[in-house]
Amino acid sequence: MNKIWVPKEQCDVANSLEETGQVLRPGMVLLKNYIPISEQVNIVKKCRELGLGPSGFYRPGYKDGAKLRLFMMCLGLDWDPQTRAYAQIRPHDNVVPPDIPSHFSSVVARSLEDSHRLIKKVMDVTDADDMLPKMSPDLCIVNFYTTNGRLGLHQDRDETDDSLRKGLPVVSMSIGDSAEFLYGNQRDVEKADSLMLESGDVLIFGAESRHIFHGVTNIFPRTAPHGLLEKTGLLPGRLNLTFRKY
Ligand code: MD6
Ligand code: FE
Repeated sequence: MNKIWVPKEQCDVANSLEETGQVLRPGMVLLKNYIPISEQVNIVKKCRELGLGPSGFYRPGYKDGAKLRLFMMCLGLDWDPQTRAYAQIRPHDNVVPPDIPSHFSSVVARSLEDSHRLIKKVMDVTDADDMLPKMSPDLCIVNFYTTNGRLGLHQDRDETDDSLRKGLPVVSMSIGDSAEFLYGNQRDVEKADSLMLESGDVLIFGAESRHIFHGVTNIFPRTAPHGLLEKTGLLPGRLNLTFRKY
């Protein structure tokens, strides 16, 4: 028998990847408990700093005047939920979104590389890029849900034709309280599958899953990791960051 030496770090990652990673559908990958608490702490602190700044969190509204049940800010570029338009400047107060912090982008890059390794391991594909194209984000939408927050079923389809046609993935990170996340082929809650997104989870959907309907039905109070709350004083609720390429 040939013994092939695998460096320990690589071995640990490889094992844990199969335990924590799941390909839910072609192009849709869930990495459970992926972001270490220390990195979650850094993300919360940075989101707080940026969120309290001039281009920070606000409560967006729809065209009919109804408010979304969450607070939002954008990094890199602005996305306006009312007009569904992307811009360099946030239209309601003319502020310029700050750049995406590099430690956020590193987590995105790492999660896509690990997803590729997972896809190659568990699926019969020669080129993992076909199932999940590479993506380097120029926009991050940061949502904060208080414990009665939610988000109706929607598709993410406001990016450029080129980005959508290539199926460039959206990478989503959840931090804080857990949420019930629905996804399916139609805008129909009854026909959707349900998933629990917990603090540190990364969910990715691209390629043939890029246009699935998805939304958040419930935030579960007091489910955030204690270590995270101790180190950040994060308010009850859930932080969600979605990264994408315009
Ligand atoms: C949320 N997420 O999890 C809302 N969109 O709070 C999204 O709307 C989303 O998780 C595209 C891709 C992944 C997502
Ligand atoms: Fe979305």
